[in-house]
Amino acid sequence: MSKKAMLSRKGADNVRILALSMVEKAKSGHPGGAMGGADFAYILFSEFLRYDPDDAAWFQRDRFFLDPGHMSAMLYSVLAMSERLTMEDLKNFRQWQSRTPGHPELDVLHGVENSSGPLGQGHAIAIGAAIAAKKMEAEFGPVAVPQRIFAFISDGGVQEEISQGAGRLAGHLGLDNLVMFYDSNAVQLSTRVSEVTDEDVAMKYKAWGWHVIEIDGNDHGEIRHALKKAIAYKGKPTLIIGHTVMGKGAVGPEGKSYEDLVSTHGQPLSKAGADTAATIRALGGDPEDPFRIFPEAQAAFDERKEELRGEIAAWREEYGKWESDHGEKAAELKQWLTGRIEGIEWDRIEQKADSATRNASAAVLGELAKRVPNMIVSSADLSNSDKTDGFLKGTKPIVRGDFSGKFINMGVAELTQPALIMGRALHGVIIPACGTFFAFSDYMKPAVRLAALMGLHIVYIWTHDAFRVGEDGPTHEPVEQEAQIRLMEKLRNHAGRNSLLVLRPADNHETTVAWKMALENLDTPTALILSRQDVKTLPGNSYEKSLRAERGGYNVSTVEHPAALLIANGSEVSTLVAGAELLKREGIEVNIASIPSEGLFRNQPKEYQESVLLPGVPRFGLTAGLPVTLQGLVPEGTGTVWGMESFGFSAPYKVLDEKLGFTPENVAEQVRKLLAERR
Ligand SMILES: Cc1ncc(C[n+]2csc(CCOP(=O)(O)OP(=O)(O)O)c2C)c(N)n1
Ligand SMILES: [Mg+2]
Repeated sequence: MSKKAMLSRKGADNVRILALSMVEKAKSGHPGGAMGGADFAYILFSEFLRYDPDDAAWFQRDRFFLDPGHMSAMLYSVLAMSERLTMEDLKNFRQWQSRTPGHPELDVLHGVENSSGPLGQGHAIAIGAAIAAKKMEAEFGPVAVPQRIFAFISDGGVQEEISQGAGRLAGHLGLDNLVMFYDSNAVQLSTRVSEVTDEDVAMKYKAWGWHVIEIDGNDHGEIRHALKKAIAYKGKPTLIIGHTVMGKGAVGPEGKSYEDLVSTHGQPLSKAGADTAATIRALGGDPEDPFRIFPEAQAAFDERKEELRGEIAAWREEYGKWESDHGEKAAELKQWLTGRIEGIEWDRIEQKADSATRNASAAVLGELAKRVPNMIVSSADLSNSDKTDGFLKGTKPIVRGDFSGKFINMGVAELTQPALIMGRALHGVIIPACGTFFAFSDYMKPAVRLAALMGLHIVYIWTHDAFRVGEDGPTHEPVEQEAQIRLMEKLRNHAGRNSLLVLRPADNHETTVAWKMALENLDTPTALILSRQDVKTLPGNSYEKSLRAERGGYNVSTVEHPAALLIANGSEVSTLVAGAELLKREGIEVNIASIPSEGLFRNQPKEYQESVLLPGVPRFGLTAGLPVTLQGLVPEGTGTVWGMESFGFSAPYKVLDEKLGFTPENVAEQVRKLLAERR
């Protein structure tokens, strides 16, 4: 073995010792995969990954996305070696408020680029970031040192269906700035891989247009060689399939091998029957004092840091020159990095009266396409229906070799799409939005949840928001989806905010305001739920009046002595308005409230909420979702809610409105009933 190979072997063994010791100390975790993947992680971090040792958030850093979050101990170990984490952090693995939670949670300042754990999403995240990096390069050219995106994936993620959508797209777009290392250890959580699949992963990725390299993933020479080839390869993303050994180095009593066993996937080695002390000793460590960085590893990382400092100083100089020569471009890049947008004259966006809110959204998107150079919108093969084509008309699709466009035709990929846009958001320069039908938000939920957990600035455009999809029938008609997704408004993120902002605007003007809110909300994802069918503009409404939606809910119309309060969001508000007209003819006067986001409304001061909700006045809620959608606003005893009790039906939507009671007449009827009961 060469000296270089011996030194890095020591370093990787050090990672194995740290990883297994963290799990042992925490009495829980996943040592086997981490020990097998240690060689790649060590070589990548100590020799290849480009980061600024003095500025963890340096925007041009290479990115490393871990997909199998259960291998967190491996990541934390190399992060400790690069001094992003401390030995204390490693000792606190999986403990309350430690920097080393069981599965990594986004923490850029300590080297964690993504929250991971739900297998497969990391594939799409990495690909999203690779697209963002390409976009930045396309826009700002050679000032950007070529940024590389690395991903670490495992058997579980390769099996998870999302890897197909992600892999297909990465190949199609020729993302040659992406290198994925597949830790192929033939073992997964409850079985050997051979018990569940016979697929030829290399052939699969080749079929998607990837460059595939197959190596011994524990061999440092092969890892280095593969990484060099992968980084230099042009025109295709690279998959390095590294055949590794689960629990590499683990030994049991009497020196028996504990390698290549399912039992070391998810429990401390000692629980699996291995001899932890003997394993640490065999790996060159001290079982009494395992939380140490070997001098060899320390030296390798120190040397790498010096090298990086040199490279980055040179880059900074180059960048400084570029900045002074390209004032405007440099200012633009700075702007991109803020995530904020400038120069939108929201009040001047032209909205056609009585239009479907998806069309109102298209009007806004048309303006955004003109004004926001770093916004990328995508659609899962529905751009002409979800009206993201309003954006596309002002730009062009991103295609292989040309990333100057701002639209991605995803193909049909409702889970891949929202996971992919997390990568665009995490990368930090792109404002991402994506569209599809609201009914298919069901396919997206796992990625919405992860984005909400990470607090990413993302916009979901969900159209065809209710049974008024009509003739396409119940498969395409959302009913329970709104109640489901609004649960995320009730769930707080770790910064204490509602984890998702959900807006279902009532008309064209409210839609403009909803978009403004979405783009100003940098702290959480925002969902826009939009109608397929035309919606009457609220009486006398305007952009300015709709700004009241920024409080989550507001009075659309008030009277001096309201007999009742009518509450809805989305297109049902206009049905309430028409119902109120009928009631007025009978001398019954009511207030009407539009509450596009109950979650946001509930964050307002109590007096404000009461100025809308009018305690003591009977309430009537109308929702095209399940009644529970509005029952937070119309609790038992305060009034009634008219909503859907079943799946939708196939018929023209106006027929459905009649059959299902979503008419002004029924509103009037139900309010009369409510008032009669109260008398
Ligand atoms: C979406 C999802 N499903 C299930 C799990 C639970 N789980 C964690 S690891 C794993 C499989 C592990 O296999 P592999 O990815 O090969 O990791 P290794 O066992 O080699 O460490 C499973 C099913 C998960 N984390 N995410
Ligand atoms: Mg495995």
